[in-house]
Amino acid sequence: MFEDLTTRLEGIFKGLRGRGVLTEDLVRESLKEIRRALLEADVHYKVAKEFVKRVEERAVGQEVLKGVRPGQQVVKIVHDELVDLLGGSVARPNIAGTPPVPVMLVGLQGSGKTTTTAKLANWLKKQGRASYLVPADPYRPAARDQLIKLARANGHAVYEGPEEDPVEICRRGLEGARKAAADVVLFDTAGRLHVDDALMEELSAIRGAVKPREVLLIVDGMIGQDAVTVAETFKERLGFDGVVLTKMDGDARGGAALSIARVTGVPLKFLGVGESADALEPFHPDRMASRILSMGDVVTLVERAQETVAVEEAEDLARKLSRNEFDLDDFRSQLRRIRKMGPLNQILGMLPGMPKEALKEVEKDGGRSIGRVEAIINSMTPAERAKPALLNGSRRKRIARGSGTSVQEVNQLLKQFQDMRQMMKQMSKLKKGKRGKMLARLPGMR
Ligand SMILES: Nc1nc2c(ncn2[C@@H]2O[C@H](COP(=O)(O)OP(=O)(O)OP(=O)(O)O)[C@@H](O)[C@H]2O)c(=O)[nH]1
Ligand SMILES: [Mg+2]
Repeated sequence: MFEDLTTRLEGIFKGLRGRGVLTEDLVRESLKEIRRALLEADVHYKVAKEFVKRVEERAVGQEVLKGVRPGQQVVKIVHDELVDLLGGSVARPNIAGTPPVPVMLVGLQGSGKTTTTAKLANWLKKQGRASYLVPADPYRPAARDQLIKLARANGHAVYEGPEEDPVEICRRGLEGARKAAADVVLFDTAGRLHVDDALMEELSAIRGAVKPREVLLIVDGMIGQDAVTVAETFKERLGFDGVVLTKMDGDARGGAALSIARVTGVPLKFLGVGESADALEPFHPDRMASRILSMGDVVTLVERAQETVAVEEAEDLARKLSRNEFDLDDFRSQLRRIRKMGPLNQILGMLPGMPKEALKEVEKDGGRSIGRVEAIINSMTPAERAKPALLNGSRRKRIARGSGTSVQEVNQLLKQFQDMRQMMKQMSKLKKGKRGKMLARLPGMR
């Protein structure tokens, strides 16, 4: 549902990710592109503008985390802001209270109210709650039958009275639900082609009669920007507690999903993703944001790096590198940091563009060689760690014995250390695409 947006963002981030240093101009240029991509995905223009402004405020002048490329940091910021835009945390319908808890479904004609009523009853059933369905659309002859059929097919109780007045149907329906000892009673109301006074009056009257704990607005996700307009009007004229966007399995551009919570201030609670009675997904802002960004798992990587790298440590390292003071102690703490971040192959797997063969090698090795490297460094004296040039033949033999390794391995480690020192010096000048090769030269990668 967000394929186009995902592809566009991926392109933009690719351009950013390879950079060692992000200039303000570069960030601003990318943000312009992000804004364009959002507009093309049918995101409300005000929402897109505000979104980009927030990302910019956070991205420009940010301290760069060690171990994370600046472009990745921007991806993380965009991700966090997306989650926020989508409503922050998961919002569930409020069905607490004395049963039967009344829930009212409202929306325009054909938006998916009846289908969603059945889907919701199925979802509630999975939570162990029995629903009672009330068809409150007496105008279209087939409307009532549609809900009754769905209810029977899915094993839910349903009100089948003969009344012609929607408010009366709902009152009786509520009684029926009480008698049936249902946990939740779902009112499937009538829709109109457009929001009009008659519809709003009818819905207000029903609300007055059954006092729903939750009013859910059902909106067709395929109508794009109009979905936001419809929601705004319902908000003004009736008010509601949650939104269900339907038909999100179609080729909806998804912009409505991105704008609706921000514009109305009411959370998106479910997505309808098909015609069948189980095609209802609780809405998860964070999962949706990750899906939209589909960036390997850069976000998780950045989070772990943030957890494990203290800023002072990063500054210290940068200073040492610039003075060429990076020694075996630093080398060891780098290794420890890599280990702390999690299984090596898992971390490497999160880096987009990591060659598959390199991953397989690491998997075979299970990161064991990192342990051996650490053992070797642990067998050195502090003086040796600070000044590797001291390590002559006899010292190397002693270290090999002390760490249960061989002189060959000690030699290899020292060679890798020199390589790493060299590599770290080049890090800031690193060109796009080369990172994979660089990583393959880290100890434990072969
Ligand atoms: N693909 C897809 N189709 C859906 C979804 N939700 C509803 N539909 C279809 O949309 C059409 C209208 O759905 P209804 O549930 O009858 O809509 P309604 O709001 O009750 O319509 P009225 O009662 O006429 O106002 C039906 O053909 C449904 O199968 C969905 O999430 N995905
Ligand atoms: Mg209907």
